[in-house]
Amino acid sequence: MNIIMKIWEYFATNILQQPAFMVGLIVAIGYILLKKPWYDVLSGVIKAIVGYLILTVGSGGLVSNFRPVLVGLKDKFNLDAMVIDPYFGQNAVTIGVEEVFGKGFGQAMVLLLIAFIVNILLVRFSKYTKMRALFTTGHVQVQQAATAYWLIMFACPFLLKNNTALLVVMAIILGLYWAVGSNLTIKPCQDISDGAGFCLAHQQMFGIALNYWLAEKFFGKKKNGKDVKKIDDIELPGFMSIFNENMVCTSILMLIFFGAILIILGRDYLIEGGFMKEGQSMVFYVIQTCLYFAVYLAILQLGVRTFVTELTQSFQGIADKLLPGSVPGVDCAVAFGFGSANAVPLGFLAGFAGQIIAIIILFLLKSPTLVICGFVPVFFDNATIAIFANEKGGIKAALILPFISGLCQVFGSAFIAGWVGMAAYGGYLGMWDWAVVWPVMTVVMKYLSYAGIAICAIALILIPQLQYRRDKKGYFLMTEDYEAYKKLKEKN
Ligand code: ASC
Repeated sequence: MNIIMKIWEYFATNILQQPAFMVGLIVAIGYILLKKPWYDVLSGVIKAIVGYLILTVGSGGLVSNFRPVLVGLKDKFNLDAMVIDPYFGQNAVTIGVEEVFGKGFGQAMVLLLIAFIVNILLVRFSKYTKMRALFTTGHVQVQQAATAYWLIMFACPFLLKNNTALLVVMAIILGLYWAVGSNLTIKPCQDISDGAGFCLAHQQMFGIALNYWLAEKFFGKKKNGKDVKKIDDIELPGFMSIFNENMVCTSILMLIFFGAILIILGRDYLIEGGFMKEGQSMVFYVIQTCLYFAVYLAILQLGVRTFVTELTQSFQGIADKLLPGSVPGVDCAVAFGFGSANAVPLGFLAGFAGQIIAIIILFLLKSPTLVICGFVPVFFDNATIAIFANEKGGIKAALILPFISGLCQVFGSAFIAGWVGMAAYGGYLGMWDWAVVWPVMTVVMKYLSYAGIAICAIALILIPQLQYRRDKKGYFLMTEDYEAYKKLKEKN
């Protein structure tokens, strides 16, 4: 048993939780199943790993460069607030879970393994479950396993005595959430990428599906048959036309936005915090820091281009032989390589506006839990939602829906983190699904106990069944043969 645990630990830390190597492993398995020559396997694996590492440099750079700027506001104004950000959330669980529930963090990682197996099994039996998506983003799974661990222990204290039952319940709910949530993003992803064959396995999957639907319903094709105005359709006049170029648009918007925050933080704070050197020019420091936003976005998109084709091509082998009709679920940043590039900064700013307004409202209402924006939710969630909203509902949807999402992220997180006691440990995950979907599930489980657990599980199981029922012919065709799927839709 010991040796199996050791092997598992090694696998979990080095591969499962490191998306680059996880994707590399999947590409290797896929190409081997497709019986490719060894050198094609090797080259595919290298491109997949390098591509994913490039993506990580981009997203990691954005996070490490801009998170301290946002969190700095909290220090500067001495706010006693919790930060909504996946890493702060994970940290809160690590330091608090033993104290609150008397159970160690290590079990959250066991939960991760079992929930992942549940995800694989659900997809393996897609014929019955209608779930087609496999989670591959391990760092996100760690954060989610940690948060789900806390939320479910809080909601179901009657399970605390029986460890096995606790883990089984948690793994079923979390594994279902992974399989059902990523499955919900398949159609939106196929639409924006013209059938590239991936979906998203991240923290706003229900958010994407809902906002995609809302965008079509409320902002979609006009009654007079006219198409909506998407971001890329807008020809800006005169000097404004420079905003059509993504790099320029991002740079200018970020210069205004983060420039203002850096100035509010002030020279002394930035030097004290080690951001700026003594004697450095503030003007050029601000310019350089803000332009790095465009730099990291460009890196991120290069990474996406490098690994997505390898992953989706090789996954054919897995979809043919091991998990029929399935697609890989990847990081939300992959969406930035498709759709309108300018949706990214616009969605971010709209979401930020929503978050700030929500924070001010919390403040005015003297909420016991105050929130400070974390970079990851405000940027990655809202930019992603904007890309999908723009696809169906154009620029209006790409601004209004992320704005509303910003409100949801703050209000939802303040409510749940205050209620379950995570706020006291400084952070909460804060992404859309964890500010909306999980709070609802937690309430249902808390108040209805066993019946609540059953209701959550059944509701999740029903979602793909309903999706399938709405489009029996196209449902699996969409992932198996996208061209044929498009023809089918044209015919209808
Ligand atoms: C997250 C998280 C990150 C980012 C990244 C976006 O939820 O933990 O590091 O989003 O995955 O590319």
